[in-house]
Amino acid sequence: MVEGSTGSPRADFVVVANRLPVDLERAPDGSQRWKRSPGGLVTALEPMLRSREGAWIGWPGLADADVEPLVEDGLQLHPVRLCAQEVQDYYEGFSNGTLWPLYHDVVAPPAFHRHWWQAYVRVNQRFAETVAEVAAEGATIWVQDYQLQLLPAALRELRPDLRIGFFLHIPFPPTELFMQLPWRREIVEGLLGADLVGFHTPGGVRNFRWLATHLAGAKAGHGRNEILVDERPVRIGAFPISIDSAALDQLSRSDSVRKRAAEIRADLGDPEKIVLGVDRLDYTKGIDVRLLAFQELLEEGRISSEDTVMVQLATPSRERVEHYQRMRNDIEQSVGRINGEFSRVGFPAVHYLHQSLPREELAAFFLAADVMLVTPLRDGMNLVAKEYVACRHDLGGALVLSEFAGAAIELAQAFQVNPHDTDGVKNTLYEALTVTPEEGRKRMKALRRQVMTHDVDRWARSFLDALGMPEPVDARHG
Ligand code: GDG
Repeated sequence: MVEGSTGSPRADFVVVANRLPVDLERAPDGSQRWKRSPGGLVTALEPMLRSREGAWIGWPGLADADVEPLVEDGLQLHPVRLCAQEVQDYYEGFSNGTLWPLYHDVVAPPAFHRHWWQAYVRVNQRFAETVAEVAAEGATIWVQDYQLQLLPAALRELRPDLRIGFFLHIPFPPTELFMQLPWRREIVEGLLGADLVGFHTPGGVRNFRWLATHLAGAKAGHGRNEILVDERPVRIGAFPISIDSAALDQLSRSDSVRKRAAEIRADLGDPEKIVLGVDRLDYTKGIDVRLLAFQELLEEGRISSEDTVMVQLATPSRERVEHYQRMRNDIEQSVGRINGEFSRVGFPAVHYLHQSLPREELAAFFLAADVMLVTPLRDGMNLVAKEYVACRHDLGGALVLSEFAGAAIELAQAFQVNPHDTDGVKNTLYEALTVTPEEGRKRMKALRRQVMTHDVDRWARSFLDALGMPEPVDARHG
């Protein structure tokens, strides 16, 4: 193994994401400590990273933090430094104020600012330089998500020996919308630096193929999943992400989670039906859509707050971005209005928590909920929908799912809705609340067949197989 200039060994497998799998936290006294932030991606990639002595490169989550690379449980972590201005311009600005709304069908207007773009270029270049230092000769690099779309080409420039994969976790937008971006050609060329570009859905693949052809002069390659960029083959494909289904299924079967689910129902006043929403507080998630549907059902007297309660868990997110502050106000006003009209003392119609809950608590809510409402206006995949299904080993519960979530392709037996059609959402919510137990079980069984057999490990393997990542030496020799 070769020593890199950072002093740690060079890695054969490198994951690059905007964030590290650990967060750096600063205490009021100025001291800093690492806190694990276990997401689905970390869980999926950890075994592979460990078996290959891999590295993870990302921002530690604090501005102006000077931290050395560290090794955590055999995993090399390489922090990339961002100054406060870069956090504003590259992260909150170009990533979350331009790309996020643009890629989610402009459900909020994207802002185009040249200084945001310049910071995005600069930070992507810095990430590329860090990867170039850390990666061993011929290493496999897996770049994650919309914050790093220029990285593949920048990295190929520095290290043509590397095998580079890119995966986009959010939707890749219709071509007409993408064309609004003043830097559209640069982004497409950035992505085309990869050997494999992956999306959640075939629609994303189609949009990207068209843009690669029209903006970057890519030519048809062998088969539908390959294009040629200056004779160099670039593979493109759909790889729908998933969750650690078995672990969640196990967790939801545990005595503690089952007991907690019963407690939640009792705490809510033993209603006949519990309707649940779980989201990052984001304007793409359609939280307003479902509140309106619930409100109208109450107004029409088709349900009553004595027998049906709604719980909305909203994880705080991007609180410094202006659009998120406005949306939070709107949602909290709607909750207040519904409760003002329909609650009784001690029994709110809508229970709203703007908090992040532990995973076990989340599983208990999933297990307690009779109807799960997942109504995004646009969503790359939506893991919450799959998590709900994985928790329903009892075959209870009904999933109401937006057609505009990537998950709708695989979860065909959900109660699907068009989130722009308020009557449709309202009537489908009512249908889900009144479904017969037999029909409900039949649907949940079919959903579970899909989710339990297509987990996140299968997703990661299929992507890395398509990228042609070699097996670790130990595995090759049995
Ligand atoms: C992006 C794309 C794509 C939520 N509240 C709590 C909590 N969560 C967890 C959920 C789920 C995750 O956060 C959210 O994942 P989603 O997929 O629903 O949405 P995004 O955050 O927007 O993710 C999306 C995904 O990337 C993967 O490619 O599916 O389309 O937008 O796992 O359970 N977890 C805990 N407490 C909470 O309060 N512990």
